[in-house]
Amino acid sequence: MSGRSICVLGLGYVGLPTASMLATRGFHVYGLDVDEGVVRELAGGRTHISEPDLDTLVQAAVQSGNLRCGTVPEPADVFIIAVPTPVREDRTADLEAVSAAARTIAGVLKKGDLVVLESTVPPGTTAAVVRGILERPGLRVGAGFLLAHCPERVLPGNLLVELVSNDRIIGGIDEGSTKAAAELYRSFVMGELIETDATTAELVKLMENTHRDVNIALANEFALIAERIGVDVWEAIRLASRHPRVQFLRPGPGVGGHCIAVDPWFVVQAAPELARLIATARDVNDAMPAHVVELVRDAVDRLEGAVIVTLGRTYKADVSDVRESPAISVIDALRRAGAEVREHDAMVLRKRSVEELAGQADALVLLVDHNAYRELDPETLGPRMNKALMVDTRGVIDRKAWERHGFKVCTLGRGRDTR
Ligand code: SAJ
Repeated sequence: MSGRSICVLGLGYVGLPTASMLATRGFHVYGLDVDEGVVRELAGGRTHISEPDLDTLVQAAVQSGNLRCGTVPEPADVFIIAVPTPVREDRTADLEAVSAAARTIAGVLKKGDLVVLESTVPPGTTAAVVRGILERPGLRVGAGFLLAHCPERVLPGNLLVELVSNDRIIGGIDEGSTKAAAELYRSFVMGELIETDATTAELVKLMENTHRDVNIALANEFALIAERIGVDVWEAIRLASRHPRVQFLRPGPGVGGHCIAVDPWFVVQAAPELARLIATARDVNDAMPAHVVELVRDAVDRLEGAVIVTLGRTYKADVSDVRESPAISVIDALRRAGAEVREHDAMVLRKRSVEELAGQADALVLLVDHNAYRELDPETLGPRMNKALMVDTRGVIDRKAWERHGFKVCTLGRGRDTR
């Protein structure tokens, strides 16, 4: 396999690391993207994505001469599609980018080539949509070219480690496609390569993210119940998770990012009348930002005119990605309700310190559990504020310590009368 040429379509969170990794393993890689700006930056060895160690890997790939990038399609032996599949307003998958990538490949596809779809898609997309676009008389899967779905499973923030160490699902349209795709991934994956068919691989990927979404929804629902009945959900979760077969996820202000808040809808799309729990879990998680706004309203009494310092804007801790961030939904809603919001984010908005922003403020609202926020000092912050009030939506503030310094602490999921 090595020495073969690979074209990676889509140089985003998944495509760029994959292209760079393959280039450092000796493949001749051509990164194709529709965004000229992205391609220009990469030619200079600069990345548009913030992820630990990615810069170094991209630079090594470009300097080795094995990674070139461009916007014009070229023939290759292997094509990897890693383009986004967002969800539309009507909660169905937007496959426009996948279809466009497949049409691009169809223009240069030749006998013996391997096409791999990595993008997350509704079950059946590889076998119906992608295959349908690629095939033409005399060039069909199994009798001409090879086609497989190998979903990406990397966790933003730990992407380069997981790209190599995670097990990988390899789902070919036929046996030959599965074997060829497995050989490709064997060049850089240290985890196990698990072979299956394309539609199973598609469902497996959706099941993984749906499993996480439903479990976060369960934690969020218990947070609401705990608030109602006067229990501290964080303590209850800690205790329930002591059971050898129970492991809770964490409640929070909602689920963001471009995967977990999107992918479950692709399952709903496949079987709407059956995917009842999955759809409800999505709704539970989507309702959390509004609940947080109510929590803040209760804590400050009146949102109109209140000066609120929000801590965190990204979709989760210690990344600089703000896509689908529930923190932004909360911030926007607080502003709409008339609050003066001063934003801080330890990853993306650091111009002014929390101490500066806290001057004469009525509340601090912690929306993202960035590591840096564990170092916040209530002793310095309290005296600067109009009211020493902390609303913690991630359960990370040491309540007793903050209360000792005169703070009132309201925690998501903590019933009012718990001590
Ligand atoms: N969240 C909670 N409570 C938790 C865990 C997460 O509220 O206990 C929230 C986060 O704050 C965030 C959202 O969920 O807003 C999603 O964060 P995440 O860390 O769970 O997931 P992602 O979207 O960064 O990455 C997921 C991963 N999937 C799984 O863990 C099953 C990753 O492995 C996938 O590759 C990625 O989706 C993807 O691209 O599909």
